[in-house]
Amino acid sequence: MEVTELTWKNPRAIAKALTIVENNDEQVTSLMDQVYPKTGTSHIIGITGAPGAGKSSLVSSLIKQFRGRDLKVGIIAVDPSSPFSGGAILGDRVRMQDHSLDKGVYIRSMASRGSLGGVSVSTREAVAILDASGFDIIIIETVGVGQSEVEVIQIADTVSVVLTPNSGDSIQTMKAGIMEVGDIFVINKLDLPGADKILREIESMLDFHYHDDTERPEIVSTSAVSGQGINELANVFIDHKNLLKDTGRWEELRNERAQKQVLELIRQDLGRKLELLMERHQGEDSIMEQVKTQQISPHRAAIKLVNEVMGG
Ligand SMILES: Nc1nc2c(ncn2[C@@H]2O[C@H](COP(=O)(O)OP(=O)(O)O)[C@@H](O)[C@H]2O)c(=O)[nH]1
Ligand SMILES: [Mg+2]
Repeated sequence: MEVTELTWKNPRAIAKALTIVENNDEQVTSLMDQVYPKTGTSHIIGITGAPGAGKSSLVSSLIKQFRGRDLKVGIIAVDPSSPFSGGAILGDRVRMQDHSLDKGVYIRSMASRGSLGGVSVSTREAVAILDASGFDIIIIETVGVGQSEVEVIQIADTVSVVLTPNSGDSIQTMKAGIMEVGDIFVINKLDLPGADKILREIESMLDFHYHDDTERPEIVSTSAVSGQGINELANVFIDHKNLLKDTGRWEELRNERAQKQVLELIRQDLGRKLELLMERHQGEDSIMEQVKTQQISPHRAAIKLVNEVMGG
């Protein structure tokens, strides 16, 4: 497809490009050849937290906030557990708000088929497509429960972790390593009892971990149902973007992510080649047969096979 069609004004072209990415179609590389030079300007926001924390509700309130400031917003909902939940619900919610005719909002839910690394690879590509299409802000919504989600959320410039009163999920998310990557902690469901308690828990955790004020994550209390704190949350996101730009971290993050992406893609490619290689070397007189009959060691076999695949 022609990348000149890729603009927020053309949701059909965006959908087509995202489908190429989602299916890991052979056109992905030539698509990315065209997309990548146009990326780098969107502010990528990650929203993570336990199921039911209110992520989708927050996203839909944030869309309103950002649209009110004339910022175009793209949303990618990644749901590793189910291809049908999260994203679809978010889509419905937003449609209820009647953003459906607004081309300044684009929502796509991504099923996370395939391997662990596969989710972050395709999410990164989806982000690149929305970035190249001219969205000012890209929100990635993901459930914060495992290692693959930590990988996905690290695609974001600004990572926010959503916690709720009395949910007991704070400890759980801490274990998953999500707490360490949080730039902003959102205490949602402020309207429910127990919000103060979780606020104190987070405060004391941050007191313990951060002595330098400039790196200390912000805490924002919200209620996605009443709209309380949403304006402040939008401000805190934008302040964080400005901080990244002022400190040069913005460019650093883009470079770090590109380096990591190359490595991940090499891993994918070599993984496929290795599987083929192993298949080729089975059977009579093969290297793997020689290992089986103890004529050569696994170590020698590995060196021979690596040399074959790497041309070394
Ligand atoms: N009381 C209250 N309920 C909320 C709030 N935000 C979301 N919810 C409700 O919590 C449930 C889960 O919300 P959802 O946005 O789907 O959570 P997600 O799984 O994190 O995306 C829904 O029933 C929401 O209406 C809030 O601030 N206060
Ligand atoms: Mg959701």
